[in-house]
Amino acid sequence: MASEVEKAKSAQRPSGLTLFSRIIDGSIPADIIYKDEQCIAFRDVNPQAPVHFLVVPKKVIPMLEEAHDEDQQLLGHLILVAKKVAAQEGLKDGFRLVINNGRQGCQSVFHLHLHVMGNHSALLVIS
Ligand code: DGP
Repeated sequence: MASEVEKAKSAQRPSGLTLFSRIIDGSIPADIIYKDEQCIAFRDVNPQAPVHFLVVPKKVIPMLEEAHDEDQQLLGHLILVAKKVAAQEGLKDGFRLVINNGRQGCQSVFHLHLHVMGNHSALLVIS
C-alpha cells in the first residue's frame, strides 16, 4: 500500500500517448488476454493477486472523474468485459473490481482502467 501511494504521488500525466495507448497500438508488449473494438485486457505487470488483469478502453479518459454522460455505454461495456474475462480466467468464486481515481486514489497511470483481481484462495495455506 505504501509503495502504491508513493507511485501515485510521483505519477505524471503524459504529454503524448499514454503508456496504455502504446500497449493498445502494440508498441509496448503486454500479455493481452482480450480485445474488442472498444477495449483491451492484459495482465498487470505487478500483480497483486494470483490473477490480476486490467481492462482498458481504447478511448483515452484519463481518470474516472473525467468520464462524462456520453461515456455511459463504454463504462458499462468495461464492467461486462471484466466479468467475461474473469470467467475466461477461471475466476468462478468471485473477483475484486477496483478503479483508482486520481493521486489520492492511488492512480499512477492516467488512462482509465479497471483492475480485476482474483483467485486469492490460491494464497491460502491449509495446515
Ligand atoms: P493504477 O495505480 O491504478 O494507475 O494502476 C496501474 C497499473 O498498471 C499497476 O497495477 C501496474 C500496471 N502497469 C504499469 N505499467 C505497466 C506496463 O508497462 N505493463 C503492464 N502490463 N502493466 C503495467
